[in-house]
Amino acid sequence: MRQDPRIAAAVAALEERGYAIVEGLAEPAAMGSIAEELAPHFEAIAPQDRGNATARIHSRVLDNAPTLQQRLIDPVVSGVMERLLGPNCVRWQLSSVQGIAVHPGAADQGLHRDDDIFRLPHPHPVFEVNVMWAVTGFTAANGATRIVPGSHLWPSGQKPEPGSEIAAEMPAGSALFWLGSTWHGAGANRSGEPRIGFYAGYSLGWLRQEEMMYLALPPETVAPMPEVLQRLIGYELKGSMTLGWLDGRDPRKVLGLDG
Ligand SMILES: O=C(O)CCC(=O)C(=O)O
Repeated sequence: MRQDPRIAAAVAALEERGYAIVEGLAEPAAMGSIAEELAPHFEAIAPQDRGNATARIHSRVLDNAPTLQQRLIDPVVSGVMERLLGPNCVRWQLSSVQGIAVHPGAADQGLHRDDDIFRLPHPHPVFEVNVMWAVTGFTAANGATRIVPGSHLWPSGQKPEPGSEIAAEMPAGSALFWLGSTWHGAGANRSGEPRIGFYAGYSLGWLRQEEMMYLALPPETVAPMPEVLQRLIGYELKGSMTLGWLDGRDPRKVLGLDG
C-alpha cells in the first residue's frame, strides 16, 4: 500500500530542520469537538494554579474524549513515529499528553530542549518526537510555538542566539512536529484570545514515560479506548516477555484488556 506522502515530507523536514508543520491534518470540526472535550478540564483549574497565564491539563483528559483519542493515533503521526522511533525500539509509546492554553498576557516560555530531561549529551539518536495540534489557529501574536530551525543538530552547550527562532504559525487542525532535541518554547500571547494547543509526546518504548501513565489512566479508564491507543499508553508487552510484563505475564491478559 502506498504511504501517505505527508509522512515522508514530515520526516525529511524533521531530519533536516528539526521540525515540520502538516497543515490541515484534521478537519476544523474535529478541533471544535476537541475544544469541547478540553474545556471542562481547563475550567477546573483554579486561577492561582495557572501560573504565568498558561494553563496546562494532562493525560487524564483522554478519558471520555473520543475525538482527542483519534488524533493521538492519526495515521500520519503514527507513520512519522514509526520512521523516526521504530528502528530503535520494539514499539514506541506515548510519553506525555497535555492541553496547553496560552492566555492573553502570557510571557514567552524560555527556549529549551525537551529531551534534556534524559541527560544524554547531544547530538544523539532520536528518542523523542513531539506533536502540537493547533486547536485554535497559532500566530506569532497569540503565542505560536517558537522553533529554532536546525538546532536539533547542535552539541550540548550551544544555546540559541536571540532572534534565531521562528514562530510556527498554522491554522486550526494543523500539527507541528519537533524532535526532542530541537530548541523551542511557547511564544508570548499579545493578542486578545487564548491560544489553545494539544500536545502529545512520543518516545522510544524502553524509556521512562514523562507522565505516570498507568496511574493517570488506570486499566478501567483505558478499557473503552481503541486498542492501539491502550498499547501506546503502555498496556502491552514489548517483545516476547522482555519489557512490561505483569506478574510475569502479558499485562493485557492479566488485566482482561483483550476481552
Ligand atoms: O505550548 C507550546 O507551544 C510549547 C510547549 C512546550 O514546549 C513545553 O511545555 O515544554
